[in-house]
Amino acid sequence: MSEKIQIFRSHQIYTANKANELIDGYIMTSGDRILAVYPGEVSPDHWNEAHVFHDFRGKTITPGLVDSHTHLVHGGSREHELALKLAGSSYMELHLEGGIKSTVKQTRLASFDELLEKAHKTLLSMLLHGTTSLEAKSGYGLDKDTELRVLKVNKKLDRTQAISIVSTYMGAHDLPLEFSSNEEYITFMIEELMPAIKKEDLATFCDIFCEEGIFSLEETEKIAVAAKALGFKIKIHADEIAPLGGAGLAVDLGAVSAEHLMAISDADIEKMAASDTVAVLLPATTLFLRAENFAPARKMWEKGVKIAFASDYNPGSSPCENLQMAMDMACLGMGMMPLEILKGVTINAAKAICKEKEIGSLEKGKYADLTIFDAKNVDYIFYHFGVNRVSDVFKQGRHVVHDGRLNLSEIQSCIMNK
Ligand code: IZC
Ligand code: ZN
Repeated sequence: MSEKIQIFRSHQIYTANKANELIDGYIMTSGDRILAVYPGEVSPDHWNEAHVFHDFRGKTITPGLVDSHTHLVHGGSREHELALKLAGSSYMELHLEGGIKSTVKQTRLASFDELLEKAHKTLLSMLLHGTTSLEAKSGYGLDKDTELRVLKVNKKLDRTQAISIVSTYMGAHDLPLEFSSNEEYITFMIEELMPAIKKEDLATFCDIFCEEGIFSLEETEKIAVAAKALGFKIKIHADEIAPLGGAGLAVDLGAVSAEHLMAISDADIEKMAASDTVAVLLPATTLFLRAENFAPARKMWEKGVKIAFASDYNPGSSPCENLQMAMDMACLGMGMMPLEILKGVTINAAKAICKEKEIGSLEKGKYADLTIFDAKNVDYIFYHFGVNRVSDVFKQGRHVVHDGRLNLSEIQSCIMNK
């Protein structure tokens, strides 16, 4: 790719480096990579007529946002559950009525192209809201054909649009109707599906919905041990509704992340704090479920747990592709501070998808992925809530969102150079 040098000047640059600091200065990039971040005005030593200068004074620059938990590819929607929820039905009651099974039905009926087109549209919206990389889970196919189809859609989307996608196999999302027991289904996943997915290199991670009435702790452990032996890294949907102890199990298994954690125990918070397992918290989901308690983010942060915040974009419990919604709820619902939240959607989110060497902070050698907020400081990002605050997005050095609009020629050039 061309080695065009670009300079981005702002009074408010959130680098997500170790000091978690804000810099009044400028970022220099070359082609798709960051060269350096400097404090102060642009030095004459760094200036050259051929360089492209972006004046973002009055705006805030962060690393491109990383959405570390989504169920991107699925068929249909579940708005029929809304009235039932408002009348008092819980997530688990809706689950028994249809829930995940209703999305499985709609996903199985959808062709590769239909799934591709629907997810592509979602990704364009995510890009406009500042997301430059994300994790996408399967788990609405459950049978071999549909799970492979969904993971192949992820792979194709990674190559054919701007956002980078990391895939997770989540067959252990629910027991499909054609199986009569979890045991039988687990054998099928371990013996047939997981080897086929690894053979075609379709997923980095394996995730398990460890929840009362879904997969038990023992079943989760069995699936995770088999997945690790096949070369998958582990993620666990843990302690979302009932406090089963999935977070502690995630640590014992050396999982990369434990996700949700609304019902995590104090003992498991201590365990997570002493580990490298990232807590991926999903506060937009708590809002949408109308649940009483957010995950105890403040307590976890103070104990030293590594926290990421993600959208949990899915048709059941978080039909919202805007990561800023999760950021707003982390702030207004959980009481987290702006820089703590920004860390959770940049470097810690990159750690949650094992991409921290490439993305997640503005440091030499990383990809030139930048999100520009129309906010004069970081507090303003969280103060001006409920609307899209992102004005510009750069993906691998390409200006893919310009003044709030998709820049199709730059998106094309980004794709060609991926
Ligand atoms: O479709 O309900 N929690 N999985 C675990 C979900 C929510 C997604 C859904
Ligand atoms: Zn989820």
